[in-house]
Amino acid sequence: MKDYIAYTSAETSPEATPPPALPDLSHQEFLRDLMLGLAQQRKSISPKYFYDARGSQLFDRICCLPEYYPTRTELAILHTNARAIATHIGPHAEIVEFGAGSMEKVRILIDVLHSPQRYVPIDISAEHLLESANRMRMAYPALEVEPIVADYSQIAVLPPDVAPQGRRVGFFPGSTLGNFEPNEALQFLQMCATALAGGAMLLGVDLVKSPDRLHAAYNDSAGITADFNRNLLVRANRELGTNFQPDQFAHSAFYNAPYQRIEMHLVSTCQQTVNVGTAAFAFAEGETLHTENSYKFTADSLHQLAHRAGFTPGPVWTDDDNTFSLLWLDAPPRSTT
Ligand code: AVJ
Repeated sequence: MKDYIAYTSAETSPEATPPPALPDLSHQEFLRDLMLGLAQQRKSISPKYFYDARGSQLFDRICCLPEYYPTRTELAILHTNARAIATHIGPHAEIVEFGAGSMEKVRILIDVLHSPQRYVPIDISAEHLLESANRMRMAYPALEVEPIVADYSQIAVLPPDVAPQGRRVGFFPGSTLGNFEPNEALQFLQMCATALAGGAMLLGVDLVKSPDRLHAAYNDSAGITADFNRNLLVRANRELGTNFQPDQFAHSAFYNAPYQRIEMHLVSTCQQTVNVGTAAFAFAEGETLHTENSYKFTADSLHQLAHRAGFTPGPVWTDDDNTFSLLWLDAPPRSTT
């Protein structure tokens, strides 16, 4: 079996950065997914590829935009209910965060927890993750911080937990669950229920609301969301050597009411061809590359979803306008077999 993959650098020039010593597996996966996505009748790519260093930065800026209510609302819900949540979590806990961006939200919890023991942030964006993890170590010297660079949706097994001293609690804020298709969301939560057995999960999700408010949140007047969307093409060009022309793709985001989801697309503004490796993909004028679905939930749909995944739904914390909600979900007991 081949245990390495030969690396061929693009046009070698003396100034070119040397090729990495090991083939970058994440690039290979990105290349494969992009090729598969562009070959479809309806072109699409997973939103997980938004988050390179620049994408993560742009997302952090989105979170501060006046139109983007989810972050600010979730932070307020966390602040208002921090003590009640801490009581549910209990002492000496371990917090496992799925898709830990800047780690701003988890601090609100850690600040009020009684002797939290360990924090395990899982994220695919290594640079951003390790930087933020170091800041957490400095801010909380008594806390064990053990980052895992991984696609959190693939983490079926976690390192041994801190029980019986404290509970392991999964933290999945930001309505990132909305990026999954409904069947994937169920599978992911089922996996969490197993991985968090004996513990619990704190899930933050965006709620169905007026299409106008949703539309504004994904079409900000400063154009940051458009840059975030197009950055996917910039990233592909840099990492995969594709020749997308980002300025020939228009940002499009709209609420698809029957599916209860925001859709983001990049719309080709002309007829053009894009080269990916040795393959060429034609875009007709107006043809779109579907880059993201962001599902919105209702109290009912969440309750059902959690139940089907094997959790026992507990309290739901929300804001006065029912814009966003934080759910407490008890995982099944640890199996004794
Ligand atoms: C990180 C998936 C929750 O859907 O609101 C923000 C990503 N996309 N603006 C969201 C996003 C465009 C965000 N999630």
